[in-house]
Amino acid sequence: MKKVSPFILLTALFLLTISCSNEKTESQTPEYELPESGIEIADAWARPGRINGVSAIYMNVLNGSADTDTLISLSSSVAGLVELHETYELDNDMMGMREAVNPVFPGKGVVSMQPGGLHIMLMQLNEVLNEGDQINLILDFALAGEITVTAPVQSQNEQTELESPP
Ligand SMILES: [Cu+2]
Repeated sequence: MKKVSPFILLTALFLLTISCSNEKTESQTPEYELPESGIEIADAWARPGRINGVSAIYMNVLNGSADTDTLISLSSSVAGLVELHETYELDNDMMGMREAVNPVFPGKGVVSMQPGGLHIMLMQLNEVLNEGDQINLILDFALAGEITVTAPVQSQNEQTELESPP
């Protein structure tokens, strides 16, 4: 039985992030008002995806508590496997992605998940994700507890337009 080549998988994942991979996402993060306590999620959105394919969810995680929080688990009813991924540069100017190990969410801080950076990867999709759909995601934080997010499915271009300055 043939194994799926890691290179092919990497290429597929790369295609997901290529469009914004050269932009510095940190500087694009808008200012957010932090919640008085706990964690709130702002501006979540997801990419379209196919059955058995992959998608990614982006958002800003606002930690209003004074304490650094960590993520215990992620789940969604639309995906068999959900992981927090980070994007990194490969030797040849390409971008790869890998599971982010021990990500932290600093107290009184914002962690931005954007194309070309940190993102939540949905794998083994069990339904088609079309533009206009709403999908759910449950983030379980060590301190803030379970937070359920509803993310609209939208295309990359639409989001880019939304984020561009007028
Ligand atoms: Cu990924």
